[in-house]
Amino acid sequence: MPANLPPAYFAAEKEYKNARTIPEKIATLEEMLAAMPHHKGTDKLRAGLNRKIAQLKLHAESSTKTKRGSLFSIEKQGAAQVMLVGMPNTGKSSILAALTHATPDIADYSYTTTLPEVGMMPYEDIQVQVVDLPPIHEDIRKLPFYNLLRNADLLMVVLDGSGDPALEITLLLDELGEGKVFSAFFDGDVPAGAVRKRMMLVINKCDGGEGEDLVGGVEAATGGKIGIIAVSTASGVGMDDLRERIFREVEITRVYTKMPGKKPDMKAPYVLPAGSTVMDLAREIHRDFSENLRFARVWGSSRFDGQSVHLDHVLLDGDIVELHM
Ligand SMILES: Nc1nc2c(ncn2[C@@H]2O[C@H](COP(=O)(O)OP(=O)(O)OP(=O)(O)O)[C@@H](O)[C@H]2O)c(=O)[nH]1
Ligand SMILES: [Mg+2]
Repeated sequence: MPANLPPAYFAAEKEYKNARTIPEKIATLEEMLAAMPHHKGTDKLRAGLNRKIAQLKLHAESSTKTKRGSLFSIEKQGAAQVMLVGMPNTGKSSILAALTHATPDIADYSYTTTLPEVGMMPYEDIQVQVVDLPPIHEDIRKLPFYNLLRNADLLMVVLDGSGDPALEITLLLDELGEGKVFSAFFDGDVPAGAVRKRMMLVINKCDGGEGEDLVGGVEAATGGKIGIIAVSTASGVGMDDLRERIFREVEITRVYTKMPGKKPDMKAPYVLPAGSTVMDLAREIHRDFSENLRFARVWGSSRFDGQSVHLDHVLLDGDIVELHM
């Protein structure tokens, strides 16, 4: 039996997708419940929402003790999860502080950060989760948070531009390899259980004009495939570029939806992996949509505005889509 859900339900669901805090998530889920008509077709959905609310409430209780997240898993929030990785004292926490509203401990000695710390980086109309980690060192693989690296969408490797970043990245990639974490571009064989991760390299402490030379050296050491950027959290050099690069490296597509005859909702995009199709969008919105979808009209990636496209049409960042059942 179809659920026949009203627009208010989908509006609340969209708010839920964009909710960043647990109380916000709970509130929007409760709105979804309230908007849902009472009949047999909605029973399963209602049960699912109630379960989600219960889980969030439990989680809220257990996580009030530490705002830094668990050592074993950090719930993904926003459009993507980016993890700061690097040797001690390279400026990982300084980067977290510069990109987000988080206030991590920063100090001029090594091993300042002892627990993962999370912040949200605003980028245009979305938010990207940035996670600061304790530094990489010989015993790192024994520590519980090492597993966090495996779940991240992007590893942002921070190198010290006041030292020898080309040597540092060589040592660091070896160390990560020992822990079965490899770059997505690594072209050798990897051991069983290893992961290939998207990575970008950030050479920090490029306070003056030394960045270009250092980028060349790191590029030579890594084969030129991994993206590299020179920044300074102290002088602000490269920090705007860094935000944009992060957005590009996490490879997502923002899509805005509209109802026929109405203006699009440009406030809250759906965030999809790059390469997603009209059908993927429909599935993201709701299963009912994807089952009954006939075609879509697209403004942006189509040849002309409002063109009808097939369900396998690949969407591009910034597209506006009107779904037709
Ligand atoms: N000159 C210069 N110093 C910087 C820059 N960014 C950070 N620092 C300094 O580098 C030191 C280490 O910074 P943190 O952000 O604590 O480094 P970290 O990588 O988080 O260190 P751990 O948590 O110990 O791994 C501090 O003294 C910062 O002030 C920069 O762009 N230029
Ligand atoms: Mg730190």
